[in-house]
Amino acid sequence: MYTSARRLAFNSTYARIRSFCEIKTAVKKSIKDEQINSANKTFGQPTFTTHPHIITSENEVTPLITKEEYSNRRHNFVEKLVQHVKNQSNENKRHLIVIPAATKQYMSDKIPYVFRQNSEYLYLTGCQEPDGCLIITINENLTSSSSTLFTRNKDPHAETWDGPRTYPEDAPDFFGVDNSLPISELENFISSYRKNKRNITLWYDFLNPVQNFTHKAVTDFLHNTASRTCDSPVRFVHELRLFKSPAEVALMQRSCDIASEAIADTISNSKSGICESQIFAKVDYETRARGAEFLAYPPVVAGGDRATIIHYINNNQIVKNNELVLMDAGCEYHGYASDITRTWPINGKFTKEQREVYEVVLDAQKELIDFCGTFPTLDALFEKMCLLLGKNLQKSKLIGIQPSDQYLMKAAYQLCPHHVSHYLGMDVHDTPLISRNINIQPGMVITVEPGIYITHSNKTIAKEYHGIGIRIEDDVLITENGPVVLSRRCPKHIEEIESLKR
Ligand SMILES: [Mn+2]
Repeated sequence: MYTSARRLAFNSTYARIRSFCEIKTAVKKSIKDEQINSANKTFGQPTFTTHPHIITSENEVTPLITKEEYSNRRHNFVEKLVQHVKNQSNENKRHLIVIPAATKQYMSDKIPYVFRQNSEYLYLTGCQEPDGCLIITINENLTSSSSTLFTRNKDPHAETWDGPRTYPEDAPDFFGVDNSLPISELENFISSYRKNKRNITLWYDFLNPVQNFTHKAVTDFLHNTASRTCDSPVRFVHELRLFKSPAEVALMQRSCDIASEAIADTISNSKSGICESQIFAKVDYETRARGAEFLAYPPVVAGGDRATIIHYINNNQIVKNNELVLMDAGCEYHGYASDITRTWPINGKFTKEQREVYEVVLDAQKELIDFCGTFPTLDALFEKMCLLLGKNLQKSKLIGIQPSDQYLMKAAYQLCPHHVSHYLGMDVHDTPLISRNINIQPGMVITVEPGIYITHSNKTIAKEYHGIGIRIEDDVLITENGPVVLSRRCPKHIEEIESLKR
């Protein structure tokens, strides 16, 4: 059998700084420990043995994502980085890539916030525990790489309070990485690269530190190493995350199904006089009750004219009869986000003005989804939105006849000051390092979310429309055969919405 300690011994660089005796002792001890402990290993996250209702096969590290898929992600990540390096220069350099886990954050003494893993780390490892680190090393010829996962040290006291951890001796087998070490060895590991005085590129997102321990080790290394450069590896991860695998599509479909059903229930449950906070509580409950971990972001629950405040999240006002509610809510399901917006009349019946504006937005939204079948850029989708909204507003006489498309688009942009789309995936605003100026392609998931917000200070639209804010947002998977609306279970047509409340 291939024990973790043997892997440790063969890890090229780290081994050099340890004496032969130390390694031999470590190997012997590890084999003995493994024989004793194999029956009662502990893990810091759900496994097939401990949580068969969540992890349904032995190969899955996280729900639906197998050890092989994680290993392929690391492989593809290294390929991308190596390709980039080859394009840049012929210089022989070694590469050290450092991807930290997020750390636990506290709101006050010993009171933690809900933990959310660093998406890059989660994507490349599947490890859900805080305060670890992934290091991938690539040799000078760019021909081989090795992954080492640093996990938290054993700490019986802390584990009594916070639950079990995954130990370094179990991590290679469980996560499929080449080696694993306790996080306390991270500094030694990184600084060992200083000692052999060769050129090295450190890949680390220095400007966005997510964990102090790793950041300090990297900072020390950079201060004390002459022949090195530092660059962020995050864009290579984003390039991979942009395209969803079949398992990821299945997870996103479920995330969208859960949010869609929860929002439909929330709509039918709401009534005049309700507080926005109750609507928030209902959608939160309904997503969790269906298996989501939590809402993917603080939802916008905006009654009446508060809907014209794009990022309204106070959610503390009473919704009066005849008012609309705009709710932008989505959930996170095993690490994948949904992001849906619906707008509905609290009493179940659109007024004439509300209906007119709603139809302007809905018609545009449906056309925009169809337009996704031509694989436009997200920026082109935005221009299309301005044009469609402008035309619809003109047709319904909400705005006057405009002299040209240019004017139409400008008039629409004043009523919808936000972009129409972003990428969606593990993060709500997914892969932000990817430009919105590239053509969308099969495997990507994007949002389509036009809106119209008519504030009281609007000078071009008649007074009876003031205070109306409407957005309709769906999540769309791009495929060869056209766009697939993942949030299709969430009603959006006027009759559907009105009938929900009958
Ligand atoms: Mn969105």
